[in-house]
Amino acid sequence: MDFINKIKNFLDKDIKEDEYALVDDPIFGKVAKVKAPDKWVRTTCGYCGVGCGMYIGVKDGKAVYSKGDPKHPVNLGTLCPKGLSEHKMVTAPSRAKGALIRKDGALQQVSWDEAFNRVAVKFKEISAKYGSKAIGVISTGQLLTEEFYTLGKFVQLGLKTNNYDGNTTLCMASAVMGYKQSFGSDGPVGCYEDFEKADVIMLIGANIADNHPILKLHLMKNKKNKKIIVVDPRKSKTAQMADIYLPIKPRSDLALINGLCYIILEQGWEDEKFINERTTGFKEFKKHILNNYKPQDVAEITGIDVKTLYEVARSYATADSAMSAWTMGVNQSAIGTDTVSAINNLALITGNLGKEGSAPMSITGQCNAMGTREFGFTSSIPGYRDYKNDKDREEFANIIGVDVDLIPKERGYAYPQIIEAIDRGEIKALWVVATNPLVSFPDQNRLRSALKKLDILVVQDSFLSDTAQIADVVFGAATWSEKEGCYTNSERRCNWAKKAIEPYADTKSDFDIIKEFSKYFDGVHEMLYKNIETPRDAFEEIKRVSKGRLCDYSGMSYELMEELGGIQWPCNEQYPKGKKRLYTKEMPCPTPDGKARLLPVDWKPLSEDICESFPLILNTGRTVEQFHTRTKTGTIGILNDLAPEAWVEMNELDAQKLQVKSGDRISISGNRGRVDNIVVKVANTVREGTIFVPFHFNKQLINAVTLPEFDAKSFEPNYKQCAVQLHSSRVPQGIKLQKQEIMGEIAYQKEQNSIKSLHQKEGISS
Ligand SMILES: Nc1nc2c(c(=O)[nH]1)N[C@H]1C(S)=C(S)[C@@H](COP(=O)(O)OP(=O)(O)OC[C@H]3O[C@@H](n4cnc5c(=O)[nH]c(N)nc54)[C@H](O)[C@@H]3O)O[C@H]1N2
Ligand SMILES: Nc1nc2c(c(=O)[nH]1)N[C@H]1C(S)=C(S)[C@@H](COP(=O)(O)OP(=O)(O)OC[C@H]3O[C@@H](n4cnc5c(=O)[nH]c(N)nc54)[C@H](O)[C@@H]3O)O[C@H]1N2
Ligand code: SF4
Ligand SMILES: [Mo]
Repeated sequence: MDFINKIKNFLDKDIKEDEYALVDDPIFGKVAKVKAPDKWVRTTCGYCGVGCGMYIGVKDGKAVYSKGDPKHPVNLGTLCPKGLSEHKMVTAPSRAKGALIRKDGALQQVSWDEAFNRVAVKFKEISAKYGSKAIGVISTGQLLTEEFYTLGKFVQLGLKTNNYDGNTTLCMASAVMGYKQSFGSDGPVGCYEDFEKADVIMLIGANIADNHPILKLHLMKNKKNKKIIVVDPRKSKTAQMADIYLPIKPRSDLALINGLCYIILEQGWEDEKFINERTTGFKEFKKHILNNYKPQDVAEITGIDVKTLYEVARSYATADSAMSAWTMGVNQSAIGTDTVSAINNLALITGNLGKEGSAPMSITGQCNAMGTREFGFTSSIPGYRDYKNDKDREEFANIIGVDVDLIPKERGYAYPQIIEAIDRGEIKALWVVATNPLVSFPDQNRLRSALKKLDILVVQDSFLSDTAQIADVVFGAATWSEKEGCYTNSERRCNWAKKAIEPYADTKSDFDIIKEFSKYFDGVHEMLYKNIETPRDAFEEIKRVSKGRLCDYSGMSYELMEELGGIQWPCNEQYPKGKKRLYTKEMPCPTPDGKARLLPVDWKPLSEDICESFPLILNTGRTVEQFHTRTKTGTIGILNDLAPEAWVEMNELDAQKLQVKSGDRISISGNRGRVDNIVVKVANTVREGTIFVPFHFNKQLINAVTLPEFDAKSFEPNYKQCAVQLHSSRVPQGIKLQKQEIMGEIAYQKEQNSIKSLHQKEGISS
């Protein structure tokens, strides 16, 4: 036992004793070995959008081990630290144990019948008094596709409210709208093989080293023939992998891309044949670019010098295959949608679409952000159908056998609009499914005051999340490994996630929760789920709903997914094993003329720039060890110990001004809120005048400070830039504004030199 304890302390606090056995080893004597699982269940990781294949080891009905699936094409046997410890989150002490109702101020476990009944009565009451749209629902990118579909039907057709959206609006919405603007439909166009095959790859606002670690395997294949360009104001771990690193000024990507297009057009490096055959709008586009994005102006806006702009433009345009991949540095911006279209423009004028190593590729965030885009029934009708198109509405209604008048004619409120409607008193009930707004939504003070106005808050979560803890009713849900269905990853690959163990305590799968809850509403269950007993039945209906659409699943089955290691849609008679890339030569874009659109789009300056009171720009994001609001990773020793609290990354020059060093604690204030007691990391990964703070932590809640500004087309928050001040005990009043703008590349170089001379003066070797 002592030995086990030693091992526990040495390796990881969370090791369960019953997972280990002491065995005799000829060299080391007694050693602790993991007990062999009774069975290995093949499944898919439930964390991020990479979609790694893995096995769960099951012993005595418990998940005891996670390991990579060597045959899975996405990860070939490897997993990142989150995947490797995934089985541990299933038994975290913070799991919700079943249905809970707030009684005398505290959440108490009750029967499911009592919880369902309580919520149904309240929803009906609110619906009768204020109309069904007074019920708002916010879901996620982390359910199984079958669950999204089942939930969407219930909310839109059963509860009859279109005020339904997901946390995907905090995440992928700009990519969705940008793809729609450019290509006529949502859907990431490329695949992971493109990371391998590209001669030039530009990663824009995507820190894959922390957040999509397994993608590095694809990127590093064939590395010696490849040029990696990283665009990020912060010198992230990914930036360290770059051949060319562009430390651009915050949110100037759109100007950068337009500037590259200028140089390409000026130099005649564009692909004329491709432009003529596959695109529309070239004339206006060219005029717009040549009139407005001269290299010198772009250098000013972005801070990247003209020479480097030419070098990057030439590399990109003259490569046989060039690819751009982006994530939140692009999407989470008030000009996110148009920045995505600018990236698409660059791909189109250089002919980088629909061929190997060539794609404007949105990397997705959550394990099934794609599933909800395809069939979630939030911003579109399942199967990428449009609310505004009567033919789409009719077609969907016919397939599922409901009256077409039931299908909404427009999208309801997006996530931030739902919060505003609650604040106005228009939405009275909120049902939150698998998301934790009390940590993840911007401008927390406003959110929290709005939520207090609700008549009822229902939270459906697998853990007692921050939001669950303030709920009136909690539907405690089963999670990954305890239920079956599929996830679609960033490359449109649908993977089967299998059930390995029984749901924890008295929890139920989201699929079962929704179906059983629907029985408390007259006729709804019979109307929506008459042939849907199991996730497999829902999958069959999804196949019918998708047939003939871009996201065509009609040729798929769970078994084929397992055999092939996932299937990339479209999968049908024409593409029986799926299709790697969209919009290849033989595949027109889903626009009326089959062509992609070149769109004139414009950069806009920050709406909340630095000022006397708030002289720094705050950038927020992630770290490899933690996932989002930490309900899953916060109790896993090996992950949490490495990143137990938030930090503020600041430049040496700012640290000097505040008279602080790494390890000191300071406060951050902004127009909307303040965070105290946050630890300093002095690192020249960020420039003077900018700081970075991870958003995972509820104690040092950085979203108390972030900006409630949203992209007008996608409603995605501008999480990555807002103005702040720092306060230390030595300099409580904070930093004085000295510069009129955040520094560009030229200034950055000067700054680096000044740091060097500072070091020399103080005798520090650098
Ligand atoms: N470990 C871990 N992995 C995750 C997640 C997690 O929470 N933890 N979450 C998953 C999810 S849902 C998502 S959406 C993805 C997100 O994955 P990423 O998008 O990689 O994550 P972030 O850290 O939010 O932001 C990425 C980068 O954008 C940069 N950035 C900030 N401002 C700008 C700008 O103006 N321009 C440019 N070009 N870049 C800028 C930041 O400095 C940061 O390095 O990760 C997924 N994977
Ligand atoms: N400042 C700042 N804020 C950000 C971001 C940023 O970069 N900066 N990024 C934004 C982005 S991209 C995202 S995606 C969001 C993420 O923000 P959230 O969606 O709030 O983050 P999660 O912690 O993943 O929340 C998911 C919830 O679902 C629960 N859950 C897990 N599995 C299941 C299940 O199977 N069923 C049910 N019912 N519940 C389950 C988890 O316990 C957790 O409470 O944060 C956004 N917020
Ligand atoms: S890269 Fe993403 S999908 Fe793969 S193991 Fe890590 S968290 Fe899971
Ligand atoms: Mo995300």
